[in-house]
Amino acid sequence: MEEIVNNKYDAEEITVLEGLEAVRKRPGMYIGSTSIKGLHHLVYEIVDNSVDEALAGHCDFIDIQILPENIIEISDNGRGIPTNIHPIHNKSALEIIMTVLHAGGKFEKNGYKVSGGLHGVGAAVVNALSEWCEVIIKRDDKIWYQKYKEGIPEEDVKSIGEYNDHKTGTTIRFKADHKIFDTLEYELDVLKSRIRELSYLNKGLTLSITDKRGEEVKSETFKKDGGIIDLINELELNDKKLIDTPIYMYGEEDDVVVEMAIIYTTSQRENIYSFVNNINTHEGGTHVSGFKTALTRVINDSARSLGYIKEKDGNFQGSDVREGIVAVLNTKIQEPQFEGQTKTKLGNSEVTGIVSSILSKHLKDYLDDYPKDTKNLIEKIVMTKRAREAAKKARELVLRKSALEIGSLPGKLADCSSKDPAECEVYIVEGDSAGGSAKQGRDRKFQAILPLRGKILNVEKAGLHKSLENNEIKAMVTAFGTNIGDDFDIEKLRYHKIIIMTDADVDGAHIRTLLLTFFYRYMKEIIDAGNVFIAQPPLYKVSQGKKVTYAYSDEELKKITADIENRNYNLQRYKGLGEMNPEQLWETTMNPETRSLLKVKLEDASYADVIFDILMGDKVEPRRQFIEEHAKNVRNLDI
Ligand code: 0RA
Repeated sequence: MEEIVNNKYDAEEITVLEGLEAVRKRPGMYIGSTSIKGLHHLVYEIVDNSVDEALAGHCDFIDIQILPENIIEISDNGRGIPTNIHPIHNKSALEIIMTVLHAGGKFEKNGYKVSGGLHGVGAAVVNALSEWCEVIIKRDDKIWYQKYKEGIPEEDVKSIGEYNDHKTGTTIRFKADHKIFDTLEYELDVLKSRIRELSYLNKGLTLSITDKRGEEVKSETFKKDGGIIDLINELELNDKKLIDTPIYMYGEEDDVVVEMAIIYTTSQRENIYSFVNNINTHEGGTHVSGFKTALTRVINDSARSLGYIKEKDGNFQGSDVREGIVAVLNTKIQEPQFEGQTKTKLGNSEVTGIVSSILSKHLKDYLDDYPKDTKNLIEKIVMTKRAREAAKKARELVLRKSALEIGSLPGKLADCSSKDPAECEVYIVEGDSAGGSAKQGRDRKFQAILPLRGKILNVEKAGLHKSLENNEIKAMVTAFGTNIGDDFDIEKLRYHKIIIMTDADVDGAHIRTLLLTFFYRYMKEIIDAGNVFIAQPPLYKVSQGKKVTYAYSDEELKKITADIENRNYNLQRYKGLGEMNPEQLWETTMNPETRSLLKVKLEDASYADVIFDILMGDKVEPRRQFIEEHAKNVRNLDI
């Protein structure tokens, strides 16, 4: 029988159901993935809505609770989602917001929503992906309520009580659907760091997070009256500051709101953290371009007028002016366009000029008003420029020399016979003995082996010049063929897979981190391009007579041994790669048919930055802790 849709209400109902179904069918399209990352995303989507309410000036408190059984409850003291019946749709505004995709913000005429959220999809998506969800609203001195199962309302919005303190607000409680997500176990630390970040980016807003899952209730509240100034002041900088208090700049132009805070340190690195509508724009974009151009121009102008740059001298380069900078650039704009591989690059062209003009004006004033800081800063930049010029000369010498000394490729490298980079792989192997097994076990047509002796240099501490004197680093640079730093050229990469193969112990984890630090600092493009991998050697060998099985994790070992009748097996725990013979190493770790590789991603560059700071900086205690925590879990080391 054919169903005839002759009623607007029914037609709409069907659209809603189709929408919810689309979300449940392809959750990845809406929240990125169904891993723990996607799970956390649900929380961020709802919190973003409350933050939007705060940005609109109606809310100053957001409470996030992780309740037993991984139920999430998010409350705010905003105006409360409207519950009135929408005249056209014949449904309450609440129900529309909770069940229709992209409904958020449609109810306000003058752009209430500064659209945030990685995908900007909001409450309806969270609702669709929840086993159940309920909303409690305080508004008009009534308490309103609606509950949903898998996104579908159980009944119409109803009032479940009255009160008379005139307070308003929204509470959304949900349980993510275990049929959709790989795990429902939220990680407090991950949620907490996002909540802390939001507090810096939204000055004065109080955000509190509580975990009630365990015996002991854990709770933390964040409120940063200084906003991004507090963020800069609370960063644990390893290096000395060149100016005491951050330079702060604020401005608005054509509905674009910009705030910036800058400090300078003696570090050789530049760290510019940029955000658009509370989203970390890891890949930068037009706002960062505007920032950089104006910074270089204003400092050059000032240096010239103060006589630090003579008429015949060339200008400071952008990199001179930014060495040692730590900056936070926080922008809020009406219709952001995100581009780039991870959609974290701002594309709106109008923003470049706006950021640039706000920075120019304020920085000029600052430099005029604080001559002592200005002198410190420009003198430092003069030194940087000299050092850069000297380093370039030295580098050319070192590279020319090393090419002469060792022919073109390092002696330790066992190269492959193919010359097609797309099919070539190089294994960076810890230690000579594992290197020996790998050389014998490999397929020499396309697999090259580069053994490293002991720990490689910590480039974070050494700087580029020193690093280039280190034999292990030199060997990698020449083997890869790309050169390094400013002269890096990914087109020259000789192997499209660079595979780090270290022991599954704490030392192995440390060496791997040192290598990743080196790549991150001086060859970031090979990480961005997905050329860096981590080999996955097995942790255990289980033998039953002639039958051999390998386990790559403790869970896997449990599964394998549980299946063995009368528990009659022999177990070997591999302490290092050296314990495997060449055939075993090939079979378990190097054979493309059977191995598994972890691709190193830098989706979260600032997170990696923090990790590298912890690991590579001078603070020994957090470093040891981190390595121990992650060494247990090497298969998941996802920087
Ligand atoms: C639409 C319109 C209005 C507020 C909201 C949505 C709103 C949504 C969320 C989500 C979480 N907390 C929220 N608080 C408010 C404006 C209603 C008015 O004009 O009073």
